Amino acid sequence: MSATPEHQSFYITTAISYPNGVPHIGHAYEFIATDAMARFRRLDGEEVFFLTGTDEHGQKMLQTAQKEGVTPADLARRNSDNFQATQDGLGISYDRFIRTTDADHHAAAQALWKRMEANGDIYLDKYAGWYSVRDEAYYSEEETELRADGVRYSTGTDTEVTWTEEESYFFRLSQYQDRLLAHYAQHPTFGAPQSRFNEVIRFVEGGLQDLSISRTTFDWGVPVPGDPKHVMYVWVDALTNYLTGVGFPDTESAQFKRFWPADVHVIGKDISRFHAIYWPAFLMSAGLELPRRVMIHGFLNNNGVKMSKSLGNVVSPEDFVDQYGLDQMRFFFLREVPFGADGSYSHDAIVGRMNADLANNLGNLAQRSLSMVAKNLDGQMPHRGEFTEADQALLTAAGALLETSRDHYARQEFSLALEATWQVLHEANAYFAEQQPWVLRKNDPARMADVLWVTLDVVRRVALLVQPVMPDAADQLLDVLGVPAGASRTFAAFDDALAAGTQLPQPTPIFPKYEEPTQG
Ligand code: ME8
Repeated sequence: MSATPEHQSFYITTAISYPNGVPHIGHAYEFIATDAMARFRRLDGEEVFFLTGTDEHGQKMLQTAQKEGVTPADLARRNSDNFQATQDGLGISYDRFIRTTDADHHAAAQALWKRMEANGDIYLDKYAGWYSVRDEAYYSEEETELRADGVRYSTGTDTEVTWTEEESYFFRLSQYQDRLLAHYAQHPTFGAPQSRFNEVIRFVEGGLQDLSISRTTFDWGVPVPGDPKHVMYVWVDALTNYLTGVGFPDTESAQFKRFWPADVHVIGKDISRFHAIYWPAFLMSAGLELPRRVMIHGFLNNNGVKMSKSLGNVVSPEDFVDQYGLDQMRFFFLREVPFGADGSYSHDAIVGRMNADLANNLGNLAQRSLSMVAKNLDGQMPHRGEFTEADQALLTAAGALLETSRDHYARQEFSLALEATWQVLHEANAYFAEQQPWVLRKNDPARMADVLWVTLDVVRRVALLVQPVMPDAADQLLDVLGVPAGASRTFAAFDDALAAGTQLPQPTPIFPKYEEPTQG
């Protein structure tokens, strides 16, 4: 990282995964979306810090380890390595993969605790209430119900709760209702999308109870400073990872000053309260700035059915990549599901996008125009000619895509950015069909060259803009367009012209059609 002051900084995070099992498509979805955002900002000249990792403490980890007959530390190490390998396989460009068992993280969590304590927000009392180990969350009596099987469940999340009574430290969350509501009012995009943010606001308006923030019945966690028979409630420790990642508690460090507060925390809908209520309250208490935005995405379902181990429909990200290809998977999720909404995936939907959007609209257009350059222009990039009205209209539409994409990415509207881009590709395909360069080849070769130039320039702009979503395929496209690696592939080069006379490599199709495997 070369911190040059003229570059804006951008700090983005994913939730840190519980490594008590293996990564699933829901995890992959969050990693891919966050990665696209990070890559977009890097290509737009910003200095990005992208943090991800694993959340290794808590009762859930401990119980899983006991079931498997291993220590929680061993379970965490094994599965954390798995999560990291999955992220690497998905091309996730994180800057740090944090583990909450990292030594610097312990120090950070304890420092945050001490700040909240010094502010008078922590007191010792007794906790008696319902705890869900699955959710690592406390629920009030009204948020639970006793069901026919004789077991009590949290109604919102369908997970088993158990009555828990123990000495516990509490955080004075009840004191933060007004300050949180004032912050939401002053920062209307603190939570997004609006519908999910509204749920958070309603909850806070309903009144807040103080929060139990330590446990004494097990010791797999960060010890409470000064009272080590308590370990911190896993969410206090987990949320602090966002501070650890940029150097906290050294608030004077260059990294902390450059990147805190975080620009975007990307999380799923089941953990919005922790991020949009507890986390800002902890930070206010500790006298630290609040993150600028909590982006709450929806859940992905397989064919509309919730993924669960018992249904046997949990698909691994690796299987997905093997079947469809990495860039295809990344494109599908970001194009198909409006970020923030719940979404579904199915074989037919994926194949539909691969064949229509990628193979036809983009791949075929690039291949047809580049093949004509190869055959008729000795493989040399033509000169930019005089523009007709049709040329100008298409180039204007393509030229507007960078600003449109910036707008959409600023709000994590990936599907809208891609939709706008594919609208231009649709126009480019119509233009190509109308101009008939294969006819011009015989009667007006100069005009044929102009049409090819215009088409290729649109393909170049599209290739630049889809790099965050499909890094490898975009690179291959830019290779066959003869765009040199480096500065020419950043957004600063968006309005640069294709270099006339460049000798292009033999074009190769980049987006094959999906063929159903033949049953043997
Ligand atoms: O919640 N579709 O970890 P986690 C989309 N350790 N996203 C999903 C999903 C699905 N079907 N299932 C889960 C935790 N997610 C905590 C976070 S952050 C300080 C601590 C999302 O492994 C989920 O919403 O259970 C969360 O954002 C992320 O995956 C990790 O979930």
